[in-house]
Amino acid sequence: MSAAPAGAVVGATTARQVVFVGPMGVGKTTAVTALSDIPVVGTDVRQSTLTFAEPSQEGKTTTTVGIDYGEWTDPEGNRIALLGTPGQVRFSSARESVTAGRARVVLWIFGQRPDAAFQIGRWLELLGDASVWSRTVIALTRLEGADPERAIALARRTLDPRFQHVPVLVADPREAADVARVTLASLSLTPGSAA
Ligand SMILES: Nc1nc2c(ncn2[C@@H]2O[C@H](COP(=O)(O)OP(=O)(O)O)[C@@H](O)[C@H]2O)c(=O)[nH]1
Ligand SMILES: [Mg+2]
Repeated sequence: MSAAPAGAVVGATTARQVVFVGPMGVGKTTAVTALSDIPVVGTDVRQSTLTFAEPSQEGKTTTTVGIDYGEWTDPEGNRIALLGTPGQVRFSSARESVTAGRARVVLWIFGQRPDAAFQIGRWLELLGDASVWSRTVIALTRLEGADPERAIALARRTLDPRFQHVPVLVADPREAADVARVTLASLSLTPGSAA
């Protein structure tokens, strides 16, 4: 059996991964839960079951690394792993979870905030370099009735030129169809290497 050429996806049998990153409270856990077709394994479960939990000084088990884990079958029948990074660890864990491997990334951003474009740039820089950006899509949340096209245009206009190729979408993390759409968008990207 010969090795698949780099970047080949047709016929790939290994599970693909999509990592949800973004600020605390933006809806990462909500999104994993909305789309997953298995019960989501979250921080609370991991606190009592997984080996990377360690006892704190009070003797209670605390989580040093906690991630939401779910799974979904895409319309072509591929099994997709969904990972939501924990809010409390923020950048370091988000970065570690996306820089290794070839996971696709959905960066969830509070879309109604005036500094949304700034936040996108800040997170993209913290997540890595062009090799990460090329497998990332942005999902603007909580537009609360605002015109999606206008919100996307507004974010794009102030976004750094380095990030202009990163797709900007609108999604409600509570809606499975929306989460599926941004997840598929990330999976459809053709990752490049660092520029
Ligand atoms: N109004 C509104 N609430 C949301 C939305 N997305 C998530 N939430 C709520 O915000 C809270 C925090 O979401 P969570 O998924 O825990 O955020 P995380 O820290 O990114 O994992 C939950 O109570 C969600 O129900 C949204 O688009 N609109
Ligand atoms: Mg969460």
